[in-house]
Amino acid sequence: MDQYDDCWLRYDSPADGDRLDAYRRRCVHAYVSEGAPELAAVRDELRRAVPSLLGRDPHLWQHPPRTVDGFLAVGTPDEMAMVAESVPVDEVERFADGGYLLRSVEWEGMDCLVVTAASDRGLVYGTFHLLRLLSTGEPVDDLDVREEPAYANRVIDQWDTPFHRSVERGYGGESIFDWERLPDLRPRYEDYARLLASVGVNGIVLNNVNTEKPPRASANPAFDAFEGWQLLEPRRLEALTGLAALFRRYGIETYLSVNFAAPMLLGDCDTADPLDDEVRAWWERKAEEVYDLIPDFGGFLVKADSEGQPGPYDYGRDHAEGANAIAAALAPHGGRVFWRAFVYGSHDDRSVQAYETFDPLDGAFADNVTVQVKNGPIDFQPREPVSTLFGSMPKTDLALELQVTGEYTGQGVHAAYHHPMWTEVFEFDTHADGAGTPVKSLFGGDGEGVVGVGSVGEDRSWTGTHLAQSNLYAFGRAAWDPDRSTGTVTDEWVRQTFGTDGEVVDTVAGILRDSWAACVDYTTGGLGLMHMMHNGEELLENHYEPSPGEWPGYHGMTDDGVGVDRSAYAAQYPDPVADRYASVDDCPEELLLFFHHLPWEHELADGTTVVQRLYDNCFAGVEEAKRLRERWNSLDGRVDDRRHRHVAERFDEQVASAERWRDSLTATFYDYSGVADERGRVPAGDGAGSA
Ligand code: GCV
Repeated sequence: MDQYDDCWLRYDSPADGDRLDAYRRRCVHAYVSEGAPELAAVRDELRRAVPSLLGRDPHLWQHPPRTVDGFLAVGTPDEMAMVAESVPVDEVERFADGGYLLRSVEWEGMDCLVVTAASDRGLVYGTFHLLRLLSTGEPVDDLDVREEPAYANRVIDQWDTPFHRSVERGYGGESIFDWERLPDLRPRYEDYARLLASVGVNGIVLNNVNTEKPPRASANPAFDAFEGWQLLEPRRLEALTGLAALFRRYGIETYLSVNFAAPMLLGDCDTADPLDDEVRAWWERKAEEVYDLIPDFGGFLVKADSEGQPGPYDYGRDHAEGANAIAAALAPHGGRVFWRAFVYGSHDDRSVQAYETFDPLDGAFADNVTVQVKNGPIDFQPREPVSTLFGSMPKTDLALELQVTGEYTGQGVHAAYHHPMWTEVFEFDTHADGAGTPVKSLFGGDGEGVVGVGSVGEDRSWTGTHLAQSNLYAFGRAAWDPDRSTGTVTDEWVRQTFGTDGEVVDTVAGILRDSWAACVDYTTGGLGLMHMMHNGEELLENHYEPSPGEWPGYHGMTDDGVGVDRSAYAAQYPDPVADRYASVDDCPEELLLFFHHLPWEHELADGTTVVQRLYDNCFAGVEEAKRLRERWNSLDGRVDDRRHRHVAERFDEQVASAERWRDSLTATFYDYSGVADERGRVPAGDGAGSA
């Protein structure tokens, strides 16, 4: 790659000494099975990685080499007798799709390494696992690694807007997909597929869930781009086949976001009523057309009855009726509908909406429908409680939707690592089936999984800032295994991205580990306030700058107090979670003002008042951001200049932005409360955001 970064697939930290000898003995010669497109991807990856990691060109064999000291074998036991002789075949055949085994073996007197799996996709993952070990200097002499994905569907949702190439909430430049030039393929597509496959992603939704122009007056030309429904036109579908084949090489299935009203927009139906025969027939014909072109097509993603998108409510139907009509068309082809639970309704406080809409429909969705639920009830805020839908719909396939892109966490500028936040979500005990029912245990079925809202764009760094690449990496790793600790995932990413120098690894990993908590503090005050940011008139706009007076319904600031009484939302959880959140005393402090409207001078457990804690947290967040910057600056000369300077500039902007947030929030808290900061840091009376 030259115009853009390799991210964590740099392969530029070769081992030395005995370790290098051991790598060379087992990996320079590679016997890779033939046939499936995934195996061609494996061979290409070895050709990319081996020269720089081992200082030798790889020798690729079509049969087991006999005149060498050792070799790498990549193939299924079915296809390669040598592999079948070296591994527990029954066990490998029972692996979940994508599972793989890496094993060091002696075969006919040679030191060999076997990468095997039951599926070709698993061979791709196993190869990337091995290359990760070689990149991070791990031993390979005595490997016996068995890996299976925790979740069947590990999908990235692009919010790329076709034709105009903008990316909604994308901060890494315009869409990497040059829609108008498809079916022409760019090298960057393959590099993206490699990045995704290297962390186990097995599905990609190519286009934005907003497929239709929202009904808002706007002068913003980007609004004209929302006609993503056009991707279902025959000529557009034909143009996608090459891209789908490219992703297929890496075990990634292609999906499309579709507009609920497509039968009217594209067909000649005069309704999109999901119970109308012609509408259902239209979806059936469209599904046949899609599968004729893309036989392994994954399915459709639908955002309905939300932010101007059409949906079943337009026809007096419920969301199960809406989803099932489209699912019926996909079912004969093995396709799936991912149906988003992010709906709007009549409530002023939308936290209660998703549960009210979907919980009564548990059991009503077709087998090939997955209800896709954002991690929290509001909208990817820096910190939210976990959605009440997790655990409430045992008869429905669910997917957890996480935001990889940093819409509310400093976008393409701030260091804000999401893995710790996601771990909090995965580990949250819903008590849905008694104590010990964490979120991570609730979507392990074949139709379930984890979805990430994508973050990449044309930018050289892909994600706006180099450090944000870590969120894409962490998403894949967490969707594969939610039990892998933040420390482990971060360490892996840093070693592959910035090399194995211990000081660099510890410093960057430490920055990432502490970054989310700092961001929560300076953007929210750390007690669970929602929507403290500027929204702007334009849909594509903002969420970067503070504007704490703008969303009174979400944060509940009044002269009397702060926070929102969300007892109705708390009651949607089973006990004892409901009780804990409903009680001011028991509610965890970091979510206190999400659930409760409290007097500004309400005393917290340690005697500090609410308003003082908000001040303190805002200041602490900025101090932490400054420390993060210092830690990064200390790496000057240890990280290559280009990336060091780039991130250093981002840190300068992060600190300046954190100070703006702190000043805006604390001034607003002062304006509403009239309570001075006891440490004298908040100037009286110049609040920017009071209502
Ligand atoms: C794709 C929020 C974002 C929107 C996004 C929406 C969604 O409202 O700000 O940009 O639209 O969530 O998840 O559908």
